[in-house]
Amino acid sequence: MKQTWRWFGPDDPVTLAHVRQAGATGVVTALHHLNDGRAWPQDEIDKRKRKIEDAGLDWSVVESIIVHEHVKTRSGDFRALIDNYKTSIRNVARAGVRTVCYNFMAITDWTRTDLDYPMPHGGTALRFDAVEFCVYDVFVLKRAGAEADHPAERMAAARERLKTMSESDLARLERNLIEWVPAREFVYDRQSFGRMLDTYRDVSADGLRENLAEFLQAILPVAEEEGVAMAIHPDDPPFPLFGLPRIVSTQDDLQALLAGTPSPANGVTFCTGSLGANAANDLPAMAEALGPNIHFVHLRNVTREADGSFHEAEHLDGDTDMIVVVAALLREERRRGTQIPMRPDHGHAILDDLGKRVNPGYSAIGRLKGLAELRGVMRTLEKVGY
Ligand code: CS2
Ligand code: MN
Repeated sequence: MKQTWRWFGPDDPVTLAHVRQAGATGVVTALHHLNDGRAWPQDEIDKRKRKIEDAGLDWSVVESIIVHEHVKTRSGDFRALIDNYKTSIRNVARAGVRTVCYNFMAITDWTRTDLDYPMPHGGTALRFDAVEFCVYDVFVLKRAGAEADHPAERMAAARERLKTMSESDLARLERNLIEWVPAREFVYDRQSFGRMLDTYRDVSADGLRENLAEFLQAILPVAEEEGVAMAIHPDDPPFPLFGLPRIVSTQDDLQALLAGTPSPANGVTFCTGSLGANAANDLPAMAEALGPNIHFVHLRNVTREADGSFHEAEHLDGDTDMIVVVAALLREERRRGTQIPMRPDHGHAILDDLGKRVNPGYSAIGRLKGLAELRGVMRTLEKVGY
């Protein structure tokens, strides 16, 4: 697999020089400063590409061209936004980048309650605490109907937990859940988040599925023409939050969206960390089943906890058998005869990462460790067979 690394652009404290030292050869990035639904201008794309190539690296994948909320809800200026999306696809293709990751999560990108969860080794990880999430949803945000979305046991635990939380604990929880969205393309406060939730009031899961299908029908012909592989990123976590519809959480979801709009450009970002938070997702089986449609791979592991919480584990530990997954992906690569780009999807904060300002999950050393371990697995499998 092509070893890649997510780089948030010139502001990322983890630099392209670091990426090279980590041993990745490809870069995964987006024009985050222009990622609000507008068409990405060719000159900005070319400038970014030059920067990457000057550092001795390739721009392997665009992650992500954001799908504007109006496209997900098919409201407002969604038609113009879809036209912009097509232009962006054409422009990145012209620069030679032919894999585009995106997601169709309503409002949020990945969601965690804790960005600095202490691990026994002394470093920190990202964690989703189901009880704390419930505390926020029911008692802080006070979302209408929230109580009915949580099992009684969790509600009881949340009532107890609330008593132990200070104002500053609650403020931090809110920041983690709604103010901070990966790459900070959109930032919400309680009021604006509430208004966003309202825009989904009439959007059912089937409605959102329909909107995704219509989006795909519009953009896939352009992607095909340009030789661009679109790779949808699964929901993270792969279950509903805030009463919002979730449609990219399971093998059935992914297979339905591929079958619904068949095209060589219609594919998946196989994110083992996102999918792995749902015990019903059998990752090795999914890697086999989705094989030809996997255009991009995020390797990361999670440990699920009894109450629905989970935290990010070491890349080779946790609940997903990473070695079996990697073997399935290598078989798929051999079958198609071309490389699939992979990246270590988050890492712990360890050693000098601790105390540094980095994008949560996107530490230098923690990810380097993950990539190095995964590289060891790939090399070994290549030598002994898979
Ligand atoms: C990423 C996602 O950081 C991550 O976990 O895998 O945020 C991903 O970049 C986006 O959802 C893809 O659009
Ligand atoms: Mn991912």
